Amino acid sequence: MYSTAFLAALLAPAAVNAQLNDLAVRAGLKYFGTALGEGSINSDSQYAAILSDKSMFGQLVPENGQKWDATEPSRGQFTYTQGDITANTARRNGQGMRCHTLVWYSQLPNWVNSGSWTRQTLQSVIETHISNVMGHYKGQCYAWDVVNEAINDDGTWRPSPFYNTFQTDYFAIAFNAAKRADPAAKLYYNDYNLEYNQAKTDRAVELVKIVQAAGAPIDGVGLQAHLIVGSTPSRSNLATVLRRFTALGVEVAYTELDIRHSSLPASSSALATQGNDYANVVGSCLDVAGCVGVTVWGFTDKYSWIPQTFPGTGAALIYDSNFNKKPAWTSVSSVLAAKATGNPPVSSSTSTFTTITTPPVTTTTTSARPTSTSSAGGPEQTRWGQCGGNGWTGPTRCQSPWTCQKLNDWYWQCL
Ligand code: 9MR
Repeated sequence: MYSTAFLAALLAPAAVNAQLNDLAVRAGLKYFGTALGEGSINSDSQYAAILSDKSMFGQLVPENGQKWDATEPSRGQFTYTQGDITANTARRNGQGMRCHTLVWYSQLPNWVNSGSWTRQTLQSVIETHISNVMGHYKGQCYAWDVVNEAINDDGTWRPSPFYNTFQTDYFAIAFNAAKRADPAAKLYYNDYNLEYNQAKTDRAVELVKIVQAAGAPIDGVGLQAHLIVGSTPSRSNLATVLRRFTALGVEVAYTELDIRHSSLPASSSALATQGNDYANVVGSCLDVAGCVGVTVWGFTDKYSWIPQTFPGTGAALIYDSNFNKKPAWTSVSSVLAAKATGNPPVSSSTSTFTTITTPPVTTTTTSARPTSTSSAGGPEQTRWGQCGGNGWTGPTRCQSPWTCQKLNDWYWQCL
């Protein structure tokens, strides 16, 4: 039996750090997570340290390691070296995992892409792939993206070896196989540009109905949310989209959030707009019962897929390339903290997502009110930066003309 004082000492730091995952859980979400770049985790200790902090990221997604080209490069030959990087990291840190992805037109090995398939042979290929890969990670994935990006931006079905062979029948084949392979995992359809409530969103609604009408299991829709600064829909419009899916009886999540600047370098006002956009996305998830969490597609501008794909754009994440928190980090933190206010700390034992079993935190903490914003010495925080709150040990003074203002017990900000 542990003493209360011992448990308090053990648990208090994680409970009061007010990092993004802690705040998200207090605000009622299951997690705040990030994609893990397999190339970065073992080569960059700063990257590894932030990513490994469970209070910041409660859930990890392999950016590339579980895709078909990584897991079954030759027919029937399965390798998990890349995918296991994320699984091992998550296990070491007590983090959860979203798993990504099984049936997708991209990052397919040649043998799938260029094969000449009958319905029977391709069904067997899909089922073998799913049972092996999901079997390997069985019990470790909160959710799997079973089918990914099956719809074009104009709302038509996307051609792929799967669609070309089955039309839409491959959805039920994949979801049924997934259920057999890991009955406890939440099974998701995942896509981008669903956030705009246009033809593509309509088609995704139809996709869910097609799977349900076939009697196959589907538990969730992932909205990737690869968005653009200044063009991100409002919080209420985003919530409207989320509710279109939850009305069908499935949960929703933002699964690959990043919000890129169209031109670089970003001005300070563009960084503030990016912060507002991030707050709208995260806020819309908080507004909708059935939105379970938010995952950013990487956390630092040092590593992101965007500059290669959209040259001249980028800086889409919540830390800059030197691992400084950006205004977007602060906005996310603020919107989570605003919802978390009044909610007691949620321990991992009562969370339905995390697997660590620790007793509830029973300590009460007092608000770390900033000592002063006057001429006393000490470092000064920049605009938007945190300057107080339970557990805060950083600067409590703000650069002129900003003042340190209380948003809630966990968060004071230079505004
Ligand atoms: O971030 C991933 C990048 O490293 C890969 O080169 C790219 C290849 O397709 O895939 C990126 O991740 C994609 C994700 O798997 C699915 N949604 C879109 C993501 C960004 O392209």
